[in-house]
Amino acid sequence: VSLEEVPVWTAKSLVDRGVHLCVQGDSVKATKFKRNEALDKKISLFSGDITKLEIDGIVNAANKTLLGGGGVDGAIHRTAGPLLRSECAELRGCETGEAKITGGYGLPAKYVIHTVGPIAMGEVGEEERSRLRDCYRHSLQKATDTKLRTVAFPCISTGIYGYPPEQAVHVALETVRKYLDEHHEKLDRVIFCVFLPTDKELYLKNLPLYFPSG
Ligand code: AR6
Repeated sequence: VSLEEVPVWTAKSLVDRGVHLCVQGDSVKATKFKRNEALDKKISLFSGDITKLEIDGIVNAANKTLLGGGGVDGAIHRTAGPLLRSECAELRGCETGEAKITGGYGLPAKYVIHTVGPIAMGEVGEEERSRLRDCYRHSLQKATDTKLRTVAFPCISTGIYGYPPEQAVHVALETVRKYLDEHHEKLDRVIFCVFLPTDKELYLKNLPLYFPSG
């Protein structure tokens, strides 16, 4: 599917156009989790720009000020426009691992969940791992508390904040899997939004370990 063909992706068009990933578990020998049939049709891998998703909520990999920055944060603020910055300014920042929610303004998504990933700079210890887990868990909690049904995550901390992507992918997938095991009835779709081809490969390789099906 050519990304340019479809300017904005809804949760439904992801599925209709085959971007929805139905992970085939039978080709995978060692899975980390057993199949949970309730999750088979709820996970997507979307390769592209998160600001194009017309869904309930997109997660922003922000910084503690919540006032914008580079990377995905910059893209989200550019598309959302200055009203997003004004609402963010009222929130008075956010701690690492926490999550706060705002409107989506000029974005096709209704809400933005801002979370602040750990600064890793290549060095990852238990502290960084646990803060990254917190980002995913608290973002999902914020989404379900606000009754959002569809939510997309970028690869938090793996850009400017330097968390090694090949380690972050396991934290992302495991944390989402565990949350959905307990709360799957509250969400219709969780989308992992990858921007770099190398991240796409990492997710394609590891998704079946956490979301086996078939
Ligand atoms: N859509 C989806 N993913 C994107 C997009 C996009 N439009 N643009 C970049 N990515 P980063 P961090 C990917 O650096 O590491 C900001 O200045 C990118 O390829 O955006 O958590 C904040 O204000 C990478 O895979 O976030 C903070 O100061 C992923 O998003 C700091 O950067 C995350 O990279 C946060 O750093």
